Order: sequence, then C-alpha cells, then structure tokens
Amino acid sequence: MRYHFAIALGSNRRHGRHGAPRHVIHAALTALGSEDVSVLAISPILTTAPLGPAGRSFANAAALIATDLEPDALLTLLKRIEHDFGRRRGRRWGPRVIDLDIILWSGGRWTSSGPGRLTIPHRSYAERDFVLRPLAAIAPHWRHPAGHRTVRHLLARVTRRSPVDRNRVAP
Ligand code: A4P
Ligand code: MG
Repeated sequence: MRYHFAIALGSNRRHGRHGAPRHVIHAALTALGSEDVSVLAISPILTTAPLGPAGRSFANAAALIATDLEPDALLTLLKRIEHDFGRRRGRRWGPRVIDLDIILWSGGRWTSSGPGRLTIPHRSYAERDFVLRPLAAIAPHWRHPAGHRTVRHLLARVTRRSPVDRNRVAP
C-alpha cells in the first residue's frame, strides 16, 4: 500500500451497542481495518481530561495505517465511520461518540480546497497532549514536515510547558 497515515481517535460518549468510550475506539479500529486500510499499530487507549467545554473525560488513542487511499478519500471514509457510529454534527467540542482525525501522512503536507478543507498535519496536534502521548507510543520519531520536530520532541515540549496542564492523562 502506497501511503502511511497517523490517525488520532477520541471518544467521550457511550455507544448503544459498543458501550464505553474505550470499547468504541476498539470498534472504530475494527471498522477501519475492514475497509481498504491495514492497521499497522495501535497505541494504548488513554483516559484524558477534556480540553475545552466537553465536560466528560475522553478515551484517546492513535493508530498507524497503510492504504492506497489519497487523503481526501481517507477523510471521506473516516467521516462515514463516524456517521455509522452515530456521530452527528453538533456543538463544537460537544460530546462525541467518535472523532477520527488525520494527524500526519507519509506525503508530508496536504491541503485540500474542497468543503472539508482537510489540512495535514492536523492544525493543532503539536499542542495537544491527548494526541501526542498515544502517538508517541507508536511513532515517536515521525517528524513534522515543516518544523521537523519529532512526535517525542513535541510531547516533551507540551509536557514541559504545562506541568499542571488540566489536559494531562488522568491517573
Ligand atoms: N479537517 C481538516 N483537517 C482535518 C484533519 N487533519 N483530520 C476538517 C480530520 N478532519 C480535518 O473536524 C472538523 C472538520 O475539519 C472536519 O469535518 C474536516 O472536514 P471535526 O473533527 O469533524 O470537528 P470537531 O472535532 O467538532 O471540531 P474540532 O475543532 O476539529 O475539534 P477537535 O479539534 O477535534 O477537538 N479533549 C480530550 N482530552 N480529548 C479529545 O479527543 N477532542 C476535542 C475536539 C476537544 N477536547 C478533547 C478532545
Ligand atoms: Mg475530527
């Protein structure tokens, strides 16, 4: 398969059939793996305090996948899975059954002009503990295509900058 992608997964709402957020993440990964995608690596699933007004804690994880899909086609697939899991557009940062974001891909930078306006790298991954921490478990050496900092380096920076960050991983 031609391309590699790093995907971030987040859930802070139960699913009627799959259950608690960490089970939703497992189910979403299974759904992803049954499409034109090979799931190469899955991080541990972490419980994280919510960033923003979402209220409840999140389950967050990261995955490395390989696929022949171009970024826009992969985003379409991720949105279909989100929809199949019952996610509907709602309040920004509201509780969500599943959020699937593209963080990095092997092609470097990508920006699409379509209505989705997909941007890779993801616009805020470099500042987010809940994205970097799981990603560092499976792709610590993946570099930002512009800043060239590795995931491990970015995580160290975020952790250093906010030692009592409320978005730290919950015990
Ligand atoms: N889009 C552009 N670039 C991308 C990309 N690289 N990957 C477009 C995926 N989508 C991308 O995103 C909105 C639109 O951005 C997409 O439809 C796509 O066309 P979304 O994820 O569908 O919408 P959203 O999540 O409601 O909004 P937003 O602002 O992206 O929220 P975030 O940034 O995803 O944050 N706290 C913890 N602890 N853990 C979390 O996972 N998540 C959020 C949501 C807030 N707080 C959290 C967590
Ligand atoms: Mg998303």
